Amino acid sequence: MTNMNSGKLTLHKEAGQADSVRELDVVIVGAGFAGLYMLHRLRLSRRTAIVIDRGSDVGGTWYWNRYPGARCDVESYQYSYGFSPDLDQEWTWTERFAPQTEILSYAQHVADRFDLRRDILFDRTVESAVFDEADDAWVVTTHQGEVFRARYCIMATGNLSDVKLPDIDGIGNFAGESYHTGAWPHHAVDFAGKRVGVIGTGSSGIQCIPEVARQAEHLTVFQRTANYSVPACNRVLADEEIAAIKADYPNMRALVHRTRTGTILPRSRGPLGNFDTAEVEREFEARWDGKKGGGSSFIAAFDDLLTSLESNAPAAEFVRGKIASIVNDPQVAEDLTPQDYPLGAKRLVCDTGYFDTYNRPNVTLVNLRRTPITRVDADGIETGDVFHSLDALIYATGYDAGTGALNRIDIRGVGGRSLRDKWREGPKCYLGLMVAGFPNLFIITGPGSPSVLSNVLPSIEFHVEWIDRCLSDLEGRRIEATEAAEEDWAEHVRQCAEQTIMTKADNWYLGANIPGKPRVFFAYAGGVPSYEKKCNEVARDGYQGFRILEKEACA
Ligand code: NA7
Repeated sequence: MTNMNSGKLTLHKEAGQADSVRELDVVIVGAGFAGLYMLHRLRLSRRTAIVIDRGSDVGGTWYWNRYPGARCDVESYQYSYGFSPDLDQEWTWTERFAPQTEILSYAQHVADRFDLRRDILFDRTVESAVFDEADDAWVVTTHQGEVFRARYCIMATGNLSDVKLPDIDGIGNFAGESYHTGAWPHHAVDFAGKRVGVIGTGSSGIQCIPEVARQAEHLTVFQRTANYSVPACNRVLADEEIAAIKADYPNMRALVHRTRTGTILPRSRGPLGNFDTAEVEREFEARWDGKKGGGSSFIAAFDDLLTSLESNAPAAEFVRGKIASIVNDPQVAEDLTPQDYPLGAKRLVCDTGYFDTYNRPNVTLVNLRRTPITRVDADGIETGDVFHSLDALIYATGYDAGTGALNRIDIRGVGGRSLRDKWREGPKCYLGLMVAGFPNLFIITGPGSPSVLSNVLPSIEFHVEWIDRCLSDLEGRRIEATEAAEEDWAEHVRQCAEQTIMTKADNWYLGANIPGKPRVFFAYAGGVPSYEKKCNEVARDGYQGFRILEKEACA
């Protein structure tokens, strides 16, 4: 695994070699929010467990994504654990949408408060996880040479943790500083007086561009696809708001699981077609300017914006109109305007001053569709007949989402079959939790669960608690998803996605950002309540769709 913490590609540092196999009940891979809570629950259930992470501290995504402007697009108090009322009361979020630094501090606080660090191994990269059929156990090996053996293995590796560099010819020739937003250095990066390039205008690019523009001598944005973005309407929380949030925690924690996305947003108005044009405009305007939510509440204005192209069109047109009204230069405005896909078909971005940034004299937009890159050399990038001299280049080029972090590990199940091989045609994962042929291996927020289409904190908690209950019910027995249940679930996941407009763009939900990746929509789009109901019913009815075997019957 490589990182870019120094601004150059370097190999991860090696840790000491262990000479023995460590035996545990459970091995957890990943010390982000999923791994931390899983460890806590397993301890309460009196199981021995270890968490392994390639970072030097807890936090997962929020450990790695330290780029300027990194911020959550779910309200802070909702993007937090609900399992501890005391934790809710003692932690205070200072902004409506927390910056990365505060979310990381929260993860660190949780690790300390629940004394989790003593069972976490940092700076270790899990290289393989192999199921030993004879002993009904997982053997997990790190790049540093340590070996762990456990009855159960839980992947808490995250959906957006395998960074993707752009497939641009000659990009390796660039000799200046290079950064990926998802592997940002831990030291301060100063762009003052520098000519900086940003490649990519997804959430990460759109969040960091205004910040970098304020620092840099000149910023050049290389945009392949124009993106829809709405104002986050972030603000510092007032004391009264903080008090109200703390008083409402018990109610809110229950409510999120009854909402489609695991997020409480201002109530939707119903189908867009029920309203006249003026009323539709008023509703969008209220959500755009923050009178009614702001941020991703925009897409919840009407029930059917993500399911009807006809209803989606006025929403897309509204944002196009906003771009035209904000950006002074008509050509730049046109280049920034998404034309050929519906709003929300790529994840809707929530920004702070993004479109205004293009009115700054030190910012240039390069529309790579009109003027593609013709040459990259040590000093910069040429597009058409213009050479952009650069001191630093920021890759905001995203992730191999959903499956990337899992496929990076050599995971082998029954008969030595590798997960990479099994998922060659796209991921199949029963309930987004378990894969047929890979007994006793659980995935938290895996492909086929609401994951990235939901508020991931409550989704993580739901999975952790489901797995914990399952392990208690198993009493050491082997569990495996059946092929039939896995197939049926994959088909259901496909059908749910087809009912939305999210299959109508080249997006990372479909793997379209990774050359050669099969086009399979990996997240469950049927909504949190129906998903959780199904999982609960499956468990209650004796784990339908799973095969449970006594240990002696396994070998
Ligand atoms: P995204 O949303 O995948 O965005 C990546 C951006 O990088 C997007 O604009 C891509 O353009 C662009 N890109 C990727 N490869 C290239 C090449 N080769 N040339 C030019 N441009 C390229 O990643 P983010 O990190 O912004 O966000 C991921 C999620 O993390 C986000 O939605 C939040 O949930 C958190 P494209 O659109 O593919 O044409």
